[in-house]
Amino acid sequence: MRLSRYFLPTLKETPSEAQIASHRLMLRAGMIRQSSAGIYSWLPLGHRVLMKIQAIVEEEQDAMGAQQILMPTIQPADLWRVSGRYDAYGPEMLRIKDRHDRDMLYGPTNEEQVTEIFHDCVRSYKDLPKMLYHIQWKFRDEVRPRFGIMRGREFLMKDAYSFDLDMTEGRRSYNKFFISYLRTFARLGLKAIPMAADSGPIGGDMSHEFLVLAETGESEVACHRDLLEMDWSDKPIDYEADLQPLVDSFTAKYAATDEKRDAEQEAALGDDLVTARGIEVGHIFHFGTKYSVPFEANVTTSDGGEVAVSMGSYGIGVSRLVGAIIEAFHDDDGIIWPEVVAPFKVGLINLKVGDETCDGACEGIYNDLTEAGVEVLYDDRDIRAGGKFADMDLIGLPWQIIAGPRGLKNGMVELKSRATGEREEISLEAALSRMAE
Ligand code: 5CA
Repeated sequence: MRLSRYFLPTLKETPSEAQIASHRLMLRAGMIRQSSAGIYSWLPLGHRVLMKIQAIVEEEQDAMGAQQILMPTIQPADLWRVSGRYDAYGPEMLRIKDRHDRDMLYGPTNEEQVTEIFHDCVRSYKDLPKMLYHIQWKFRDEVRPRFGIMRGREFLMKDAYSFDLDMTEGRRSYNKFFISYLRTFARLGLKAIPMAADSGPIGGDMSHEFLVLAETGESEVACHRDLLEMDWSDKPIDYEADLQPLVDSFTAKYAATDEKRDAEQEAALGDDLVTARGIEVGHIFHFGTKYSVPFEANVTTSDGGEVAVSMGSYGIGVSRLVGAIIEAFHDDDGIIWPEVVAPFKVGLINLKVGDETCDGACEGIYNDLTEAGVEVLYDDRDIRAGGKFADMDLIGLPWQIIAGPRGLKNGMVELKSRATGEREEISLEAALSRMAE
């Protein structure tokens, strides 16, 4: 992509409404624009990151055996009357009337919807277990939308739902999601710590939140120091194996969100206790038959009986993750994207647009990298070098290739790592092969 043609409305000034780094940087880097309180448009740079995160979430859901569907954003109120949540949900629910004066709502979550689908389509224990997920926009009329897309009113969520014969089987599904979440967040470069959590309006008595520790997080959390050291990213996982011991190795250590903190247990931990703030990036629930009973989502059993299925739901804040990643990876100059979610891998800076040597070399690099499948953002704008450096640091691409007339005389360019700030002078060919690796 050529920057001269790219829609990248960066801001020089820090927007006054933004209180935390990720919000500030997303606005400054031209990733999002506010439409109204807690509602945002995603511009090209932001949209690319959002889609990369979504793709990783999808890969990990598919890998654990969940199947992707897509349910609507607008739901009939009658669905929610079945579970009793139409009245229980309160002012966070955006209620709408259609032209026939029927009560509708913009979905804050989809337990009712998916349970109805299951009820209509599945009859036998032989069809279990089932895990379905979708990635869809949600609306919650939050009292205090803030921190940009971190606590939005409209936000993108991955929500998955499991259906099992009984509690024991349900626990197996819960464990699969538990472990797959550790992997998903690790792949995104994040250390998300699972913590015992309140189940709130979703319900049930087994629930964990996954929290990324950050000073700007909204939750007060506490956990055993050992949990900070657990590492995951490369461990292959056999989802058919018994995952209970693995899950236990995490849940045996004390870790709790605000509502679940326990003064006595914390005192006993002594120096091993860590208290911090955290960003909730995922939340999983097992609630048994809370929805399957009212929806009569029953299956026949092997002995000819009938039972209501045991269910769980599993959320990841896909849009919130963009903010969480920025909170974890930035400095005073801007964002520092982990390579897996970076909107482009390389930023190519032409220091002297109009100079034959510079233009020629940059076109060559741009074409070669693009052909090799490397995503490049080529700054071919005719502006001062200082402005180019500042913009490139702000948008945080992992690598910068800086090409100027002096170096090119000897066939050399500068390769800069955004994360370390290290610059090295290398040949054009070496830069190309390094980036195409
Ligand atoms: N139905 C369940 C699980 S599928 C559910 O709705 N869970 S939730 O309420 O905990 O939301 C799941 C995830 O969505 C949260 O962990 C959080 O990462 C994200 N999320 C929730 N509210 C917001 C919000 N207002 N803005 C951005 N992300 C949010």
